[in-house]
Amino acid sequence: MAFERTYNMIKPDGVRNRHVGDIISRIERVGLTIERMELTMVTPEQAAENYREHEGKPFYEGLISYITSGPVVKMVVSGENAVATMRKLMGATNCAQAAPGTIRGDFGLTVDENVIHGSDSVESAEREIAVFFGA
Ligand code: DAT
Ligand code: MG
Repeated sequence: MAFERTYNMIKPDGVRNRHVGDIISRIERVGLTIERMELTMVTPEQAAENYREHEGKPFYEGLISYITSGPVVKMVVSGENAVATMRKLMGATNCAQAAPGTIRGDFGLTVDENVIHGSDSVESAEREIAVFFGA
């Protein structure tokens, strides 16, 4: 166990479908802390930086246009094991495979619009926090 910070983002479909309150409540219920939070648009530059590992893949252009299609809620979440705990709350990448009771399992149907982003490691988290909130 270790105290960690992670970067999370309720994606445009999650905001549009009014799941912000429910998602925030799940984060608080498990005992994690929301340190920073803002409703805002993702810029094309931030989208490209966040998803640079997927550049060139068939779904890349769709991913960038989806993430920039409407307001998101970006967050810094902290606590013991924050990275893995948020990944557990989120569920599998493809909502179709995500277990019931997870955010993606409960609020999404496809991999194209999968409700929430969460960092996959402490290193990615620090990089993503800098991309979205500045150094
Ligand atoms: P995660 O968001 O669970 O960390 P990832 O980092 O592998 O998953 O991919 C980033 C996002 O890219 C993911 O949330 C949705 C999209 N994506 C991944 N694989 C995809 C695919 N095969 N088809 C469409 N979108 C995909
Ligand atoms: Mg990822």
